[in-house]
Amino acid sequence: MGEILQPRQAPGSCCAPGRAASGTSETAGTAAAPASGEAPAAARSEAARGEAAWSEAESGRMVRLPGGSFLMGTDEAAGFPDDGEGPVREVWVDPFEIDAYAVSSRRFAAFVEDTGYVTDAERFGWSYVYAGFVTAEHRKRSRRPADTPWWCGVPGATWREPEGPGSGIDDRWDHPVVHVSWADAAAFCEWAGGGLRLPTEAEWEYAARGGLSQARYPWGDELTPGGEHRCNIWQGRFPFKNTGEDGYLGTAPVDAFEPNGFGLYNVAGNVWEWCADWFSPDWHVTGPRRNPAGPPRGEARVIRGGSYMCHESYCNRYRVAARSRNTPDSSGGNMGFRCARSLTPATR
Ligand SMILES: [Cu+2]
Repeated sequence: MGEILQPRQAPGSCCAPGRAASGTSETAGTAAAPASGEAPAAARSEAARGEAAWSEAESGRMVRLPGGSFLMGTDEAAGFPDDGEGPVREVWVDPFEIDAYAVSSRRFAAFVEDTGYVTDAERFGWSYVYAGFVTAEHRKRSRRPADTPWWCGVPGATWREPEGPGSGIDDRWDHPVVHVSWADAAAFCEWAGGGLRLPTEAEWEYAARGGLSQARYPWGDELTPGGEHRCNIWQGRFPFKNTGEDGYLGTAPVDAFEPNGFGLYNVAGNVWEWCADWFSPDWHVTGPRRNPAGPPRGEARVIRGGSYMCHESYCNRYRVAARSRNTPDSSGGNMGFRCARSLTPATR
């Protein structure tokens, strides 16, 4: 685990650490159930959900992309070579569709209602929450990884109660679902059917670039063109004070900010997004350039896009070529996903 969390030279990632990092898995299971006489959070939230307005952003609308060749990765100085961002190489992807939005809590709730699915965070009894969102009481009961002490392994933190027992998502049904592991995301895709799956890393980057070649961000090279915030990341001094200048301290609705040139929302910032591939810092250097799908095995899965925890001074992984990883059973308050599907000759 150590080498996964601490790459050779690249700075640490703002993404929540792997589940094994805090050593909470043994104790967490027993600490999970809140001693409370209240109605289960699910019941409370689902009642409220019925009254909330439906929005297009929660529809699971997909964007159809022609695929083809694009320049993947970066060699620019701002990149992290040890993450395997480079070299820039020409990669081909076949035509595919990808969600315009990250999967919202509302979409995920339909899956759970239909199947009774239990997420990894629920199974383990805890998940990572940014310390600034955690009550003093929850913080006391949490363990913090030594390398990333701003993450608390909070007993009872789940997609329904993102900051632990007593929190909720009544005002966040249209935000990306969080505290979902790679396995949870894959299970959602399988349930949704119709060939839905997680995007490969190459598909994700092709889609996130929005038709721009080698731009630093999905909208161009400037972080805040004309002084305007284009994504939900950290402003202020990391990890102490997020001033929320972009409008958000935690997650933003899945349709916040302008979409990129392909019509995808929030591919930079907001939440990290799971990709299908196993992570390797160098597999792609010699790997196939046509529909690459990552190495055949690994310890961690690729995550892309960065999150509301990303700041230039520390992580700077909201750049469109940036990449990170986490173990497939890990989860946190800043990790979500979107779905993709291949277009066969019949459906193109
Ligand atoms: Cu980051």
